Amino acid sequence: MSVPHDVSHMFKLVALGDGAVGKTSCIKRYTEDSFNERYIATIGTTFALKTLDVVLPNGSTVKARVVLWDLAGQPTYNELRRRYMAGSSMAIIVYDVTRPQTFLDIGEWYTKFITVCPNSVVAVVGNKIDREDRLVPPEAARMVTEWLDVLHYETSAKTGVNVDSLFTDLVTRAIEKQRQLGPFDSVSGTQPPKPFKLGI
Ligand SMILES: Nc1nc2c(ncn2[C@@H]2O[C@H](COP(=O)(O)OP(=O)(O)OP(=O)(O)O)[C@@H](O)[C@H]2O)c(=O)[nH]1
Ligand SMILES: [Mg+2]
Repeated sequence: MSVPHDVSHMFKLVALGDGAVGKTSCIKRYTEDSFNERYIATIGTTFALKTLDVVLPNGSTVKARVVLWDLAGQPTYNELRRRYMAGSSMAIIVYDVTRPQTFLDIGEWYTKFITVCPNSVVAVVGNKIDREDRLVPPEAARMVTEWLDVLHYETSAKTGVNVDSLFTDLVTRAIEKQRQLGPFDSVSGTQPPKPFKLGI
C-alpha cells in the first residue's frame, strides 16, 4: 500500500457494535458515498482507506490517512475482533436507534476496546436516525458522554447526515491526542509498545 508523500498522519480506526447496526454502511457512506438497503453481514473483517485534509485548531491544514477496519458485529467473531483492535488510534461504537438493546451494549463494547487501546479516541454513534420507528431518544447522547469519555454523534448512513463530520472530528481529535501523548511514529501510526496481556 503506497502512501502519498504529503500524508503526515496515519491512523487505524476500528468499527465496533452489535450486528446489523450499520458499521459497514457508515464506512461505505464515508469512503464511497454509497448505501445498500440489503443486509450483508460482514464475515470476519474488511478494511477501507480514506485520505483527508484536516484543519487543526491553529488554522494549519494537514493530510491524514485512515485505515478503517470494519469488524463483524456478530458474536461468533469475538476473539478475532480483539486481535484486530490492537494498535487502533480510534474507534466508532455504533448502535441502532431503533433497537435499544444495541444502545445498552455500548458499555461492553467500550470496555473491550479501551482495555486493548487505552489512549484512543472513541465516538459512540447512534445510527439510522432517518427511520421513523426510532426508540432510543436523542437525550441518550448526554447520558453516554457523561458516563464514558467519548464523543457522540447521531447519523444516518442512508442519507449521509453527520457521517463526514463524525470521521473528520475523530481524526482531528486523534491528531491532538497524538501531540499530547508525545512523539511516536506519526507515519505508521504505531504507538510505542504497551503492556498487553492476553486473557488466556
Ligand atoms: N434506514 C437505515 N438503514 C440502515 C442505515 N445504516 C444501515 N442500515 C441498514 O441496516 C442493515 C445493516 O447494515 P450493516 O452496515 O450491514 O450493519 P453492520 O453493523 O455492518 O452489521 P455486521 O457486519 O453484521 O456487524 C442493512 O440492511 C443496511 O441497509 C441507516 O442509516 N438507515
Ligand atoms: Mg458489517
